[in-house]
Parts: sequence; C-alpha cells; structure tokens
Amino acid sequence: MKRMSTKTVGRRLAAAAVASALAWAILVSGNSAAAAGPSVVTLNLVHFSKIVHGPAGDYVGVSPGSVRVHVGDPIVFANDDAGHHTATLIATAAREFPANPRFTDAALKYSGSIGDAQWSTGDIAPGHRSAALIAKKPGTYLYGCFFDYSAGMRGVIVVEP
Ligand SMILES: [Cu+2]
Repeated sequence: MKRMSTKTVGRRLAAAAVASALAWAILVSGNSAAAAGPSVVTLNLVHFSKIVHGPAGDYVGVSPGSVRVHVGDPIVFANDDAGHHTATLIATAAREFPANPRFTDAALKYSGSIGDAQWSTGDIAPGHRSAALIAKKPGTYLYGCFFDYSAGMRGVIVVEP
C-alpha cells in the first residue's frame, strides 16, 4: 500500500469533512422543501441500518435523521419496522447525543409539544404512526428511541421561528 504524506491525509480528511457537511446540509434543507402536510420521520432499524454521521453524532434507524420545520408545523413518526419504537426528547441542552439519555417510562406515553421540557411520541407499534407532535418553540432538539437508543436510534429536529 502506498504511503500518503501527512499533507495528503490532511487534505483528504478536509475534503471528506466538506462532503459530509454538504450531505448533511442537503439532508436538512431537502426536508424543509416539503411544506404540505406533516413532516414524516420513518423509523426502521432494518431499512436504515447504515450508520450515518451527523453533527450530533452517529445514528441509525431514522430517516431523515434531521428535519427542519417551523413553529406550528406538525411532525409525525411512522414505524414501518417489526419492533416497537418511540421518538423521545433527550432532556439535555447538549448538542451531541449523550451516552445515556436517562429515559423514563414517561417515554411510552404520548406527551408534549416540541419545545416543551418533555415530549414523546409514546410507544409506536409496528406499522403504526404517532399522533402529530407540534413544533412549539425554535431550537434544536435531540431525540432517541426508548427501546433502541443504545443501538443508535436517534435523530434531530430543528425548529425555526
Ligand atoms: Cu426504536
């Protein structure tokens, strides 16, 4: 194998970082174009098993992994997987997925709006969709699945004014 100079490696890493940032930007902006109807986030650990590297950390099982909406917009989570899932706020101001989100059983009940101190889709059975969660307050919200957080089932919702 040909050895690369430190400079070449640095340049390649920089190029990879730019490509990754671009891909993320496209992912995020691509969703905001769909203005009609609720934003739908699909949960499926089999279909979306490939690890995605996002700004908040690695994740799987969620598509799109980041949605950008505006205050007042509804978001629905669709479970087309064989197992149960939730989308539950990670109660932290951190910009990265924590090792332990400290979810409680409250995650299993639908509650709150996006912007509240706590919100969750509740337990979404296979083949079902959550009730809509309404984006209430601008901010960046990290969430995860009560059942599969350790497997990497996580995502981000960005609410704009
Ligand atoms: Cu899950």
